[in-house]
Amino acid sequence: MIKKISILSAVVVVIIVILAFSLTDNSDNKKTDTDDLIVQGDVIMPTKVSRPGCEVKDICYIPSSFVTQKGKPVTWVNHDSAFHSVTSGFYEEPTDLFDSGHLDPFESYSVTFDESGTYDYFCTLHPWMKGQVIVE
Ligand SMILES: [Cu+2]
Repeated sequence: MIKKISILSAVVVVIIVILAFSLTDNSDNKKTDTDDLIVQGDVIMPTKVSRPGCEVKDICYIPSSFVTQKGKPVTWVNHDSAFHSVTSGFYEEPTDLFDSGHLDPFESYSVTFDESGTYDYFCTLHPWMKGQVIVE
């Protein structure tokens, strides 16, 4: 009887170990799949910024101020489920230097700056979304 119980518990332990391994494997695979799908960007538009609130902590674009060098492309990626834009200037005062148009979820947009300076930009759909690129 004791032998039966110890064999049974050994089987249970083996099953638990196998389950634990398969669960770990799955989560690893999921992470890799997601990483492949999402374009890596310099600046991201995080989730839930289509409603006001992100401006309080200045996280409508992350980072809200991005420092780069001349001639190096800056890439924005929309990580939100809503449309956003990257448009030069300020809300209702665009400067027409660059404009991504409406970016779909997970779409990216790049701009290469040839002159140093501070470039303010905003989202045409959400007036509270502001960011800037500092080109050195
Ligand atoms: Cu937006």
